[in-house]
Amino acid sequence: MRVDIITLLPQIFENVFDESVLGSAVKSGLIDIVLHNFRDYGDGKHKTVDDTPFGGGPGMVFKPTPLVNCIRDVRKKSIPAPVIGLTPQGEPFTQNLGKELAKFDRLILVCGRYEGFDERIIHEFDFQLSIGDYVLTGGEFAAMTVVDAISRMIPGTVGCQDSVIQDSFYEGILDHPQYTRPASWEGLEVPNVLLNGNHAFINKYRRSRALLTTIVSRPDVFATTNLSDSDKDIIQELISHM
Ligand code: 6GU
Repeated sequence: MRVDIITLLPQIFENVFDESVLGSAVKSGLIDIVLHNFRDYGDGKHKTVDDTPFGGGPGMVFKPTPLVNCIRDVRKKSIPAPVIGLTPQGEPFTQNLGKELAKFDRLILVCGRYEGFDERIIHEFDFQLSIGDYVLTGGEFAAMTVVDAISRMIPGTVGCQDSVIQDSFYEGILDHPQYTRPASWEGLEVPNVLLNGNHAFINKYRRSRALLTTIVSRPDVFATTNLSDSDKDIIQELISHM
């Protein structure tokens, strides 16, 4: 996948994509990240990209022409791609949306800054994404988050695709807890069922812990989960032990 990132701060992205899973995906060519500084499209000698808002108020607003000219040039550089504006008013980014985006061969991400974009710029976006209900100083960290989450879903980036399928949220529920040696640590024991090698028991135990964690920590997520018949049996059993 090729990801073009349009930003005023390309230097923030230095080293971010160099390490770990994302780093290997970039090195092996599974992901190609191309940064574009839309300052290059700014007006005049000072390469101005923003101006004060009509109607007054604090902050600065991105002028339409420099950013839109940059987006149009970047679009033409490679195969067709959705142009995604990263803004707090965008559609909430979720694991499911990530799975859909991971199917594209190319994405163009546009990072906002300051008080916002001139509203007319949004006609250039195919859609807008937000990574949560809080306001960041700019879309750069949102772009990193989206690229990181999507990169795990591209076949080959994570050594074992099973680990992606078992991720929290991948199947609409949270992950089960994990343990490693030592089996006893500071008086805290690893659940016995994980030590006896019975994989049918282990799978059932893990599924029940995942369901329980989701019910307790994220009832909103649980409410939208499609439960299998065996999930329903597990929940019946949990209730009968209460
Ligand atoms: Cl995508 N941008 C900004 N500036 N703030 C955000 C966001 C994006 N998502 C959540 N908050």
